[in-house]
Formats: sequence, C-alpha cells, structure tokens
Amino acid sequence: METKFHHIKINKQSVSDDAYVLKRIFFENGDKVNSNDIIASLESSKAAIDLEAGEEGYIFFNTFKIDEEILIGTIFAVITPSNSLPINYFEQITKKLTEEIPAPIKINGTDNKNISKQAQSLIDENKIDISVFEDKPFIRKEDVQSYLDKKDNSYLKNPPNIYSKSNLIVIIGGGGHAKMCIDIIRQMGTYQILGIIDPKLPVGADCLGVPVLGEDKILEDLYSQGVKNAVIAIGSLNNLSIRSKIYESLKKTGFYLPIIIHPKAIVEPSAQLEEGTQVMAGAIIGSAAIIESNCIINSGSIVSHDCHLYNNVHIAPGAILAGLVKVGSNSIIGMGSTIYINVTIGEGVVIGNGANIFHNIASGTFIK
Ligand code: JB3
Repeated sequence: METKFHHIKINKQSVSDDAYVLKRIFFENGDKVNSNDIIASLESSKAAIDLEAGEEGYIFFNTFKIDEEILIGTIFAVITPSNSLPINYFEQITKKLTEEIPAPIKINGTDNKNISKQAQSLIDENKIDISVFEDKPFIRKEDVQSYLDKKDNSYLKNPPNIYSKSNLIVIIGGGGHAKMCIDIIRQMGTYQILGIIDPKLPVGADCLGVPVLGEDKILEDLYSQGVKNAVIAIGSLNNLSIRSKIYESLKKTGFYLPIIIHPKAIVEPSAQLEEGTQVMAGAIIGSAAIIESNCIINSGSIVSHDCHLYNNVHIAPGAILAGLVKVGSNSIIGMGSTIYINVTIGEGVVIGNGANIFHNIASGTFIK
C-alpha cells in the first residue's frame, strides 16, 4: 500500500500573484506537526501569508532559502505519517509534475514563458534578451539575478571561493575596530568577507588583506547584487550617534547585521543579544543580560547578570558592570571603569576611563 504523503503547495491567493517570497520557516525537517500548525510565512505583493500544515504528521521541507521567491504551484513541503522521507523525494515529484505540467502559458506578452513579476521587472530594468533563459520553463527572480551577477559582477569580480552569495559580508570602516571585527568574522567562519567600505581609504587598498571596495554610496548597488550582510566596524568613540545613523541606513537598504562574537568571549545561554552587536575577545556577558542592537562589548569587559544595555552602547575594554546595571542608548562606558550594582546610566552618557560609578547618571552627562 503506497504511503500517503500530504503535499503542501504554494497556492494562489490573489489574481495578480504568480510567486511569493519566503520569509520564515517555523519547523525543522522531521518535526511533528498538527494539522492547524503554521509551518511558514510568505510575502505576496500585498500581504503576509501563513502556510498551514493541513495534516498531522512529520514535516519535511523542499530546499528553499529565506527571501527566495517561490512560484505558485510549487510543492513547498510534505507531511509523512512516519518520520522518514525517500531520498531526493522533491526532485522526483517535481520531475514527475514537470512531465505532467501543461505547456507553459503565454503571460506578460512573452511567448511560452512563465515569468514571475519580480523577474519581469529585473528583465525590463536591465533590458535583458529573454532568449538567454530559453532552457527555463519558469523564470524566477533568482534566475535573472544570477544571470546579472555573472554578467556584471564588478564588485564581485573575483569573490572568495564562496559556496553561496548569501554569506557574503561587507565591513563598514577600515580602521582599528575594523581589524578586530575582521579577525572575529574570520574565526567565526560563518561569513565570507567581500570587502571594506570606507570613504577615506583608496579603492584597492586593503586592511588585513581585505580589499577596499569604495564608499557608502555603493552599498545599495552591492545589496542589489546579492550582498545581504554588513558589520559596522567603526568605533566612533567621540560621537556614538554616527553608528546609529549608519545602522538605520543599512537597515533601510535591507542589510542584515549579524551578531559577531569572538570565540574567546563568554556569553551565557540565557543572555539575549540583538542584531549588529559585537562581543570582542575575553568579554563576559552574564546570565539573563539583555544587550540590544548595535552594541560593542569590547575586549575583556564584563557585563554581569541581569544588566540591560539599550541600543548602540559601547562598553570599552576592561570596563566592569555589576549586576542589574542599565545603560541607555548611545552611551559609552570608558576603559577600566566600574559601575556599581543596580546603577542606571542614562542615554548619551560618556563615562571616562577608570571612573567608578556608585549612583545613577542622568542622560547627556559627561564624567571624566
Ligand atoms: O578603544 C578601542 C579598543 N578601540 C577603538 C575603537 C572602539 O574606536 C579604536 O582605538 C579607535 O578609537 C576607534 O576605532 P575605529 O573606529 O576603527 O577608528 P579609526 O581607526 O579612526 O577608523 C575609523 C574608520 O572608519 C576610518 O577609516 C574612517 O574613514 C571610517 N569611517 C568613518 N565614518 C567611515 C565612516 N566609514 C564608512 N564607511 N562610513 C562612515 O560613515
């Protein structure tokens, strides 16, 4: 008796849609799901779409990446009664389906081609001759994007031997702090460093062997060519708000700013860190500490249990925060200074090197 598998297809939600963008997957392959579990969320041109399991059993996903465009009618996942799936199952059923699929229909005024809307706009924008895709019954945005990258990869002329562009990262700033970030990223091994963005360094110069690509104005172009990650490697000790401005601009373009943690730092599992935060060598982050976005926990500093650092806080090397300390946005705690238990530091505060703070500090205060 053939095992009954429940296919979860991407179904059309409105007339104008022919593809959706995958935004989140809520389960892992082999997880047990109930029929009304939401297994993933996608984005149409108008709204977010939650995909329901529709059956109880073990779920296995087809290989799609976050932010990838998935054509209507694609089998996105399958639910099996037992926790196993035949090898190459999705390739087999897709091959079978393609054999059965009716001849591609004529849409967007193009003969015999199914083209998603996002692909069509990239084709129009770049005046691409459609015949370059003659071997594809469906044309997705990824297909057009990879054609463009191969054709014009000025910034990617000789990318490192990357296994996928999605792990490329650019470093914003090419000074001393950038060197620390480069060393951490190299040791983490998760990202491939493409280059440095710095207005003061000549294109072609390098920092620890990482080439300078240009200045901030090329970031949008890089993003559109598929570079999705960035690190703000500027300490800007005299004016922390520069880091905030760069953070906002990168997020507006769409960049993801990974959390980078030196392998020789200690971060307790119950601590919570947010996007763009950097933890340098020898730093210690205690239990249940909350470190919001774009913070720097610099070398050998200690953030004890239950501390709360709001966004863009810089804990300079060797500074020590006792338990339950709060530090407001855009504040810096100077090298070797100590903050006593339960003290609250306001926003935009500068605590000078070696200071010992026993009481709350109001926002905007400068302590020598
Ligand atoms: O104290 C320690 C352990 N480290 C300090 C760190 C936290 O801050 C370090 O000693 C320095 O005081 C500072 O490091 P940073 O930011 O690397 O400083 P500097 O060596 O001056 O390098 C800053 C680089 O960022 C310069 O090359 C600037 O041209 C560049 N830069 C400044 N603003 C920028 C921007 N680059 C880009 N892409 N965009 C900007 O807006």
